[in-house]
Amino acid sequence: MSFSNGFLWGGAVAAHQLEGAWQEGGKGVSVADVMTVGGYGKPREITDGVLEGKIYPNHDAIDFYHHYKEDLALMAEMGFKAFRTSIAWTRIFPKGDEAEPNEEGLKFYDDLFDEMRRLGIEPVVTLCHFELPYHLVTEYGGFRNRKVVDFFVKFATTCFERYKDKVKYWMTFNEINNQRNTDVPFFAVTNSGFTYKEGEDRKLVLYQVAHNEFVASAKAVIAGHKINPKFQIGCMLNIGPVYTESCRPADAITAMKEMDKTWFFSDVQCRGHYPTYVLKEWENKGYKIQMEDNDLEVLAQGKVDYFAFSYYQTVVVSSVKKNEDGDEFSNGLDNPYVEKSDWGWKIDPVGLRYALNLVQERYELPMMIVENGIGLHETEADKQEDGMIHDDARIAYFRAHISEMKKAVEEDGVDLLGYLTWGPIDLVSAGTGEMEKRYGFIYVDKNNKGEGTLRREKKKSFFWYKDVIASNGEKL
Ligand code: P53
Repeated sequence: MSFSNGFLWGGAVAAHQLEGAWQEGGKGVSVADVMTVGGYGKPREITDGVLEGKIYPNHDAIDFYHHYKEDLALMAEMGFKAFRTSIAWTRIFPKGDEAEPNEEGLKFYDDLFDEMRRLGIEPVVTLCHFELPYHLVTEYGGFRNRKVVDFFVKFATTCFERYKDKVKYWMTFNEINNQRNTDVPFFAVTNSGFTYKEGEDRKLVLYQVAHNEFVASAKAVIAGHKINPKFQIGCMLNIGPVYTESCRPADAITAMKEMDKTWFFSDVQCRGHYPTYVLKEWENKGYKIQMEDNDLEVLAQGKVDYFAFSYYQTVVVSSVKKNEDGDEFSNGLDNPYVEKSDWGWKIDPVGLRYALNLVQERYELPMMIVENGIGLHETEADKQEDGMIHDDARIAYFRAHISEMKKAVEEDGVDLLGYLTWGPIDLVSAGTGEMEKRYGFIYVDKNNKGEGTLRREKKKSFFWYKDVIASNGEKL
């Protein structure tokens, strides 16, 4: 036996990508509500407010808000031990800066978590998953503004108090390291609700924003532990290990520096202080990060309890070649040893084992894989005689990734709490806004234009994953 009895098998989603009901229950407009549908190689537009005639896929999504009982029943049928979702900040504080929370929003998540508990499914909850209140973006400049730290802490504390007996596993900021790539403004908006201004030093701005978020996260961790000492509050990063393109010695330095852009975020959140390579960079560049008197103490006290991460792909870098990779977020050079998905994402199961080991060795904290999966094109036309979509490519993807994860546990001894697949039910893609970039074991009848009956259907992988869970990972 490799996985512990309590191993958390399950799946993960984010509120804005599936709930819909964007104006119900007193919900305010979030940053995700002003993002249009894009596609592979066609970035989502972030509009100035909600405009007539544009398609905003997150507004209605798959209407989980009204279908959650039926959807959770399907997760329970697969044997899910855990289900990760986020709390839409705008359901709790519609504009973000209110004095009092919105009771109807709080009630929705009470009902959701109660239903999960009733089904024996452990909630794993992200506080901020790409869904800042839009008001905090337009009026405050997102996490550029120190005031937003207090708004976040208030939001976090409100959730901790309310759900203290229903939720044990928390995460503060989803994929906080995505914004490391300052060339992609999309990440600045989704992570932290800010945009870069003409001519400013983006690196400096990023460090300031990150500092504000670290303080926000640490204050939340400190407050959470007071509210319930049993809480497990984690950081959440996207881990894409960086490979060298060759054995050219300089490539090793390039790869290390590239990976440090990611480690920077977890070094602060896991170790409670800034790493030397960043302090030196600030010194060399003359960067002055605005801090309040006891910020560094707060960071030291607000260290996370566990390391949550998403894993999709690895990155290839070279000291002499530039990125020509066609994927939308420039994940480095091509890798001739691995396949790619239809969206240009590298398929690299071994990279998952590598990622688990890198994190284990660096922090020696319990880990949770909170996203892993593949977006595929699937339509009604892919159905076979048995009436099901045969998503064999998804099964092959998961089989390979789970096998590598197993080696990391059995042979390398990593401390792993659980494995949550991304998008167990088809939902709106964060990167492209497409419905047709499907991740689910459950198909949802809806297309990129927003048309469809919303009918849910089990794919072949539904039954495969059910067996994986029932056998605790033995039957792949
Ligand atoms: P999609 C890249 C770009 C945007 C979001 O991504 C991303 C990533 C991966 O690092 O992050 C996560 O939907 C994210 C989810 C998202 C999932 O990856 O663009 O936490 O919200 O849906 C998959 O295919």
